Amino acid sequence: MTAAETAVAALPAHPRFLSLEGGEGAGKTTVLKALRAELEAGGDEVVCTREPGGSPLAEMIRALLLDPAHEPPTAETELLLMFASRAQHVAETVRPALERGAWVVSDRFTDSSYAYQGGGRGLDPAFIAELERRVVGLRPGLTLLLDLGVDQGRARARGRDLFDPDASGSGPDRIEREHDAFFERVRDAFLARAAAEPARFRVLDATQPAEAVAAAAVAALRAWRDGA
Ligand code: Z5A
Repeated sequence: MTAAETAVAALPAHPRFLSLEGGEGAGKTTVLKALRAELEAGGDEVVCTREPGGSPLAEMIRALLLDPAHEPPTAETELLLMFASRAQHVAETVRPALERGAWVVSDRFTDSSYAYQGGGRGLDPAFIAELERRVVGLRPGLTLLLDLGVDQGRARARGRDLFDPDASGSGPDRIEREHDAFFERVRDAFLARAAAEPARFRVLDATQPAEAVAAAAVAALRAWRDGA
């Protein structure tokens, strides 16, 4: 482990901060709704948010990142824009919500940068760790990784684009246009992170029907809250 990675391993994991991770079509939307309902049933405020994005300026950076119309960003540009979005998201949305005692559930967070820009694009994880330490400074207490094969995830996303084009704008975004080999590396990187941090991660089988995945996510949240 490099010095930057060691420093990152010591970042505070916030007990009211949850993240959802996984490849395309993993079903994060349904799980997010189920987690919100579970947490709100306890009478707490729940802030559901997403990355890239999650604040007005961060959403503008998201649009830049996913737009296939302009010239492709270099891997470094992509990573730095992800962290520019994250810095704004953390400052404007995540930290204020946690400070007033709300739960925060984020559809993707820093693990996605390790998986996509590290695993997928081949950028040095020590560089990502340095950005995480300097720009983010906190980790979720619990991260649910929705795992399924690349073929199945991409088929689901294509189905959504066909039947509900509004859900994804005008077809696949810039990153969704990558090749299967890219998404295989992303999946491997997510699984490696989960194996390295078993206290924070729970890996869920996302090949199950949506209701079963949502139920497994709620069960994992309850067990984690109960200290299991
Ligand atoms: N990215 C990055 O590179 N680096 C970073 O640091 C961050 C992000 C933070 C945008 O993220 C892109 O940014 C993303 C990673 C990159 N690129 N890719 N690929 P995003 O989260 O907005 O995009 P996404 O992951 O592609 O979203 P998604 O495809 O919408 O995934 P999802 O939210 O998990 O899927 P869903 O919308 O819930 O479900 C997709 C479809 O599958 C839909 O029609 C559902 O009805 C169907 N579905 C869902 N679950 C099931 C089950 N269980 N059975 C059957 N059908 C299902």
